[in-house]
Amino acid sequence: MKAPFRIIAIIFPVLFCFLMLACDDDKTVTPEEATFPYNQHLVTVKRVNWHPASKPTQVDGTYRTGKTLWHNPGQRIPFEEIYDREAQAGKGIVTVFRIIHRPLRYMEPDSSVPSWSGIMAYIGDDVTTTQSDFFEIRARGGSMLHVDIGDISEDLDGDKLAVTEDTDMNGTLSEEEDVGLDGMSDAEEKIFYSDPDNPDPSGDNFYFFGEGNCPLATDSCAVLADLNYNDFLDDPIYYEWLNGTDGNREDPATLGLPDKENLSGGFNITNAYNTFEVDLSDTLNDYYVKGSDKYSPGAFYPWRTFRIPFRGGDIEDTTRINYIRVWFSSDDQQTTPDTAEVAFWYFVKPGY
Ligand SMILES: [Ca+2]
Ligand SMILES: [Ca+2]
Ligand SMILES: [Ca+2]
Ligand SMILES: [Ca+2]
Repeated sequence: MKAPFRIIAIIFPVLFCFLMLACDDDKTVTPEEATFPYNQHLVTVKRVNWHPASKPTQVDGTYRTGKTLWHNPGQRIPFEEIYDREAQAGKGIVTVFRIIHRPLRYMEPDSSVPSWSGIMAYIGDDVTTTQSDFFEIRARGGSMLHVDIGDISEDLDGDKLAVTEDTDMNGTLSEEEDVGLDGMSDAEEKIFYSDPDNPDPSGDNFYFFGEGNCPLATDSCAVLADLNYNDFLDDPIYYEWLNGTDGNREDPATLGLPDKENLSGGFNITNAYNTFEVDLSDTLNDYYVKGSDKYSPGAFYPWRTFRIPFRGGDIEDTTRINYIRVWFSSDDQQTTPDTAEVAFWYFVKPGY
């Protein structure tokens, strides 16, 4: 590197700090936003790497389960609309991860109990071994995210048994086995719920413009099957049934693999995690990074960075940092869904 460029490379982070007029505390410019060297472990934003969440231990018996939908919207976003800086080569367009929580009362208007729902991901051992100190989120929305980090049970129904669709344990998923985590085909669901006219009583069907198991009266699916999904990239019918586990063998993204509770290979039922409340709408939130707002053109909410020091509490030195769970909760009155969009989330250890 020639001398003048070396000098620019050194002074740029300092200049950036002064231009932001906010160099007064350690949460002002994150390692991710500055150009310091750092160790970073990106967490997946791919739909198929996230799964229905086990129930957080702090959610008590008064809560029922709402519904979370998660997907990568068809419309991608230029990096420069998310951050106040230029993209690295080859990273100019960002695929966002959108999470929508439907409170119980959205689906059942007469209900009068609070509800929760969420998703979780197994992230392997990298974070445990690299000793990152912070989890950072670049996201936008108006809702409260509950973020659990640490060791999180994979046992969705709490029976300590690892449900898998691969009932004959031969490592492949036949059409007959692809019935979802409830273990019932639509025909069996109709009998179990005494609901013979409902095409999908468990509400667990995967369906995408003609692919999968139709969750609607068949003539409605015939209409959907004839549509071009590129005309509906931002429409709910694009993602309404994308997370279904019944019939998703036809989803190319699943690679024909069975759905199962066991995400890690070891079927973890231990809970040892910390929970953080990240209110995306609140610049007074403990984890909000000052000066990090950036509005995409026409957007109601800005992109913001939240920086979570996740160690301590229930995470001891020996605790595995193998899971992230993101969930929402609603009181008994909430009728509108919560939506959050995540551009990036990652573990980081500043390397100054
Ligand atoms: Ca189980
Ligand atoms: Ca099913
Ligand atoms: Ca079904
Ligand atoms: Ca399946």
